[in-house]
Amino acid sequence: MAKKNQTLGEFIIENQNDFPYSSGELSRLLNAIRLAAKVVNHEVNKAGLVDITGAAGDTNIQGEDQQKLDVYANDTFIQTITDRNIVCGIASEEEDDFIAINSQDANHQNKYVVLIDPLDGSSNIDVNVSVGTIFSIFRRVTPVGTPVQPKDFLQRGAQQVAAGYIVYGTSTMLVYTTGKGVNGFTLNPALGSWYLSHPNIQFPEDGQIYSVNEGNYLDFPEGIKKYIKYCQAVEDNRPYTSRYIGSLVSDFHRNMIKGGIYLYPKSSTNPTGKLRLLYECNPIAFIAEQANGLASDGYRRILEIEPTALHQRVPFVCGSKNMVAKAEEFMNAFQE
Ligand code: P6P
Repeated sequence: MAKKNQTLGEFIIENQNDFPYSSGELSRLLNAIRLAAKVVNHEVNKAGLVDITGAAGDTNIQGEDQQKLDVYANDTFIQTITDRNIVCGIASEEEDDFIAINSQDANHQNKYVVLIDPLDGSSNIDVNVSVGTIFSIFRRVTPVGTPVQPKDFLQRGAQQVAAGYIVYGTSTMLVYTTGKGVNGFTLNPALGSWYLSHPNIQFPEDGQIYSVNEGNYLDFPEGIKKYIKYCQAVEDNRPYTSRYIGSLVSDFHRNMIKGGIYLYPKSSTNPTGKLRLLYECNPIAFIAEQANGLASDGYRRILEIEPTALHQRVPFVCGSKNMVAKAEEFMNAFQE
């Protein structure tokens, strides 16, 4: 049972036995993630003071300008996890392909892979708006001791062992699930410790907030347009409030605490949606469902989608269960 103000380290140890045959590898992986998060948090919080904001002069596989903090966060998480010989493979939004770790070492017995979006919402970095890191952990499906393969990463989200995010906001929080509910830990930067501040987070079944980039309205599917007009209608407990800061982790975190829905639909600019299935939608969907929320592409449960490519994108509708159900009602009524 979670105790208020318990540290993340105590919490991980206390819950380690949730995993049958746990060799402590998952605990060591979560410990590596929380260490890397502290290092990245330090840089994010002083970005304006040193020459680390701004573009790194390169672009990633997404064709997006890589911000210096993107590169720093990517390198920090990959190095911290690799140095501890905890996983057999890592995939990242910032890496064209997955990274096989110790694949030549026949004694390599590590059984987990991790997928990360090292710094989501990076377009907000230079304007001092909160950003986040998202991670997803699977057990490998190919034989332990052999080189990791694409199928180890291309698993349905329902197979995730753990998932979480760090939101570098007014305070820095690490929120994660291992399939036994969702717990949030707030960093005390003076002590460098994470304290359980939000035990057993639950999405309110209804909410008053909808989060979508309405600049794309004319380009949305008819069902989404109808749902947005529903949110704006003056009847019952509406109009809802529109809140969208262009950082998935921050919009999602606020909606999970207060109740709300986040939508990133397909459009002509993003014909399969913008968000990436493996390291954005799957981990956020796992957390949402563990917190009594829902996550779909408008029609299918995100966690049931069979991935076909490392960086594939999907439309994303996620949040309070009654709000997602209503959005899906409109999507199904106005299928295109
Ligand atoms: P747009 C950030 O790039 C991101 O992946 C999410 O964090 C965010 O919600 C979305 O894209 C913002 O996209 O097209 O509205 O600027």
